Amino acid sequence: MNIYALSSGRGPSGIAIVRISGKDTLKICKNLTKLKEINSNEVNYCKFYDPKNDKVIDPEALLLWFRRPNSYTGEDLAEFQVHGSNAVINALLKVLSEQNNCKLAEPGEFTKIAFQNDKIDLLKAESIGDLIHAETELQRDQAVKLVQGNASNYYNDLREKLIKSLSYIEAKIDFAEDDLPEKILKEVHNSVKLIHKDILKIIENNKIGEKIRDGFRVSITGEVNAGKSSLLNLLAKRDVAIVSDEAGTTRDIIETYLNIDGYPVILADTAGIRKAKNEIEKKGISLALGKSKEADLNIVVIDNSSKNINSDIKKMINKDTIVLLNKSDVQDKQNHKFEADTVLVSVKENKNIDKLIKKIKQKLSKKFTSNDSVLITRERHRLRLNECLKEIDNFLKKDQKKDLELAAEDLRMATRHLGSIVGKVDVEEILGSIFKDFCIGK
Ligand SMILES: Nc1nc2c(ncn2[C@@H]2O[C@H](COP(=O)(O)OP(=O)(O)O)[C@@H](O)[C@H]2O)c(=O)[nH]1
Ligand SMILES: [Mg+2]
Repeated sequence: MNIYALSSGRGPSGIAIVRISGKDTLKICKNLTKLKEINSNEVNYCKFYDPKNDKVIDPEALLLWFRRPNSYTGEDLAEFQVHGSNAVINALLKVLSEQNNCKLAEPGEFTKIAFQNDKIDLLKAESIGDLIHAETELQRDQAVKLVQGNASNYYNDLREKLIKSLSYIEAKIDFAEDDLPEKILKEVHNSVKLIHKDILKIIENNKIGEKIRDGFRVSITGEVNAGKSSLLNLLAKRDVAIVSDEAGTTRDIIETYLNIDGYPVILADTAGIRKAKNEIEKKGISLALGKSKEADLNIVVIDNSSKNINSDIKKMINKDTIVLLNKSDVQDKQNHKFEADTVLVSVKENKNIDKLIKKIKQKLSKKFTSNDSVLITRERHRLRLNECLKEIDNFLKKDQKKDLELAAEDLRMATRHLGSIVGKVDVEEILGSIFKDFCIGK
């Protein structure tokens, strides 16, 4: 089967790119362009026709053709660059649908084929998806690093070390009589212990990768009527939450996804904290308290002219929070002091909000120190690493002299879990490693 799809965004646009991949690609290209010769890895200037009636679909277009396996998918692949009107795109897609063995691609199918043909590994496939969906600078940076394969290399190295250890154990099982030195098992044990340490470090390393991909959770809490909903609206640049001088307006949690100066943030506006009588408001307050507990950062908003601050609010303030003293347009002298970073602002007059944004970025980057070896960007990776650790734990606990076969199985499972992160699961490799290191078939 050959697959095709519009790879650029929907028109109208100056140029649209339609892609086709599969073994009949060249034939279909010739059919649609009437070109006798199509050169690979070159720009071919052409017209596109509807072969049914020879009507021109686009009189001036370009065709790029890549011969397998040197293409994105690893199959024969072509890209058509045509004028980006809806009419041209639709006509071209229709003609493609009428070609033999040609179907519209599923989402991500080109990349899936690339994975199946070993052009890319699973981590790279995921990171290409991340790069396509990146909305902020941090997300783009992270995806670029992953596309370039740093994480894959790291996991592959770890996995090869595990396979090597496993191959020693397999050899010990298969050739028990041969005199493989006893100390080999000891060495294997030590090397697996080191791998355990490395994986533990990755897991314990902060969750920056997942946060950058999914967004940092920032919660706005504080006094009633302090301007929490106004702050959310200001940062979102639209009216997301209802703003009113009636206390207790916000009850549900209102969340919005924002790009705060390059930082992907899920900002939550919550009910103001006070002694509420109304059942619905009470529920809202308990939701607010819950939200602030699970947040990566809390912004506690207080009206700078408030006389007394509710004790529940005081309890929420610590060195990890940002206190936002609002309404400096009414009272411009800081009225309260806290053991926390404090910013005096006026949401109404958009005063000092830039200072708040700087503080938010500072706090988040301090809490989730970024480093170059970001490895976990998805829950999937974390789960697999945990499974791998469990198996290694089992292995380390066993008495290898007695349970060598079972210990080998633990390592085999650990290798499999680690391999599934990059998308490699292959027992043949273990055999390969044995042959390479022991020259068994000599
Ligand atoms: N003077 C002044 N009023 C503000 C400021 N920010 C919000 N308000 C007003 O305070 C009231 C409560 O605002 P709201 O955002 O609903 O507060 P919330 O209850 O904390 O969500 C509204 O009347 C807002 O217009 C500010 O910076 N200065
Ligand atoms: Mg509100």
